[in-house]
Amino acid sequence: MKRALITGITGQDGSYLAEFLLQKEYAVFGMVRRSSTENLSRIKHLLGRITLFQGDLLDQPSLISPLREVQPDEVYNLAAQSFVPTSWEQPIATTQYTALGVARLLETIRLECPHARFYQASSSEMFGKAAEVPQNERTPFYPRSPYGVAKTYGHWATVSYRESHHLFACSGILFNHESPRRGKDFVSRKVTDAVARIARGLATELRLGNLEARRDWGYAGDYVEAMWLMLQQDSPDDYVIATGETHSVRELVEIAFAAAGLDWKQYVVVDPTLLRPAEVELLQGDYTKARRQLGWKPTVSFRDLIEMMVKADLEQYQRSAKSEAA
Ligand code: NAP
Ligand code: F7E
Repeated sequence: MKRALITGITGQDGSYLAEFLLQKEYAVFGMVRRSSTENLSRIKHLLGRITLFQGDLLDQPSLISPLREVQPDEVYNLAAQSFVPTSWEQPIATTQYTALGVARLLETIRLECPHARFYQASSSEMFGKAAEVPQNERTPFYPRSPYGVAKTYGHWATVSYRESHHLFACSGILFNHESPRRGKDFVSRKVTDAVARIARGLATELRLGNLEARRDWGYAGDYVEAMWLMLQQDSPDDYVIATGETHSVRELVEIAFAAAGLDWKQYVVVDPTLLRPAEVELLQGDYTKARRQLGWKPTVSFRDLIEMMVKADLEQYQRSAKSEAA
């Protein structure tokens, strides 16, 4: 039985990856940081089938004993401060979690379990003010936020440990990926949650920032398979994971409201306070290398993804209304 350790298991991707690895009959270990209230909603259906331990990427000693004891075959580093606007409000904390956290983990792996295969959750935000369209593994990085800068550090730390210490370390450059489990701050879920609340009479407007920004949005369930595939290859490498399509926030909004039979123009208010100090205007990934070498491709279209999220949010508010009425 292979053993996998996931940091950030309580997050969107961590929950899908844990499910995926359990299906592959892995023993799954997850690192969670202490909080005063339980924060396991995305993985509560897996409790009993996974082993959790407390650890924090800010605290290197807390990484040592789990890695020493578990001796994982694979480590997936998904933990990060992942919300881009917060990275301007808390640039130092973001650097500590999202950049130096990678160095702490890599160094602990080098010392405690150097044979473990390592996956780093890198991001299309590293392309930032993109030098070319679409972006591939050779496109230069030009990050536009403290988050993007921190992820760029994590990417190069991963490459450096691969080249200097011969760790089997891979960097997955993943473009935006969403699901009904996405946090409600991110634009896709912010929109689908608001659509459901408006449809159920619980809200009357949705305030958004830049409607013209374009992203390459895919389904998180597809993307965790790519993470695993990277660690099954004969040699470590870096891969862009994307759909190859780009859509604007405006298109996302139109599809989401229409999925509930609503006209978005009656509800959406553009709020200048939600504009970013430096925007990433256009992302579109070229996943040719992943398709050729990993045999990976996305399976959920942009429209189906947004409609899936609206449906899930509508159902959730319906369930809450029923349980309140009972
Ligand atoms: P997410 O839902 O925000 O989850 C982040 C996870 O990191 C949570 O489990 C969080 O724990 C944990 N975490 C944060 N700081 C930590 C610390 N100091 N020590 C231990 N754990 C910590 O993010 P996601 O969407 O699943 O993304 C997973 C990873 O992929 C992140 O690194 C993200 O930056 C990267 N990424 C995401 C996308 C995307 O579109 N989703 C694209 C490219 C890259 P708590 O539950 O305690 O907060
Ligand atoms: O914004 C625009 C915003 O916050 C997408 C993270 O997972 O993907 C994610 O980062 C776009 C931006 O994601 C609102 O200006 C308009 O252009 O959903 P988002 P992100 O910043 O692209 C990358 C790949 C990651 O690695 C990150 O961890 O939508 N936008 N109005 C808005 N965005 C938000 N959040 N809220 C708005 O009201």
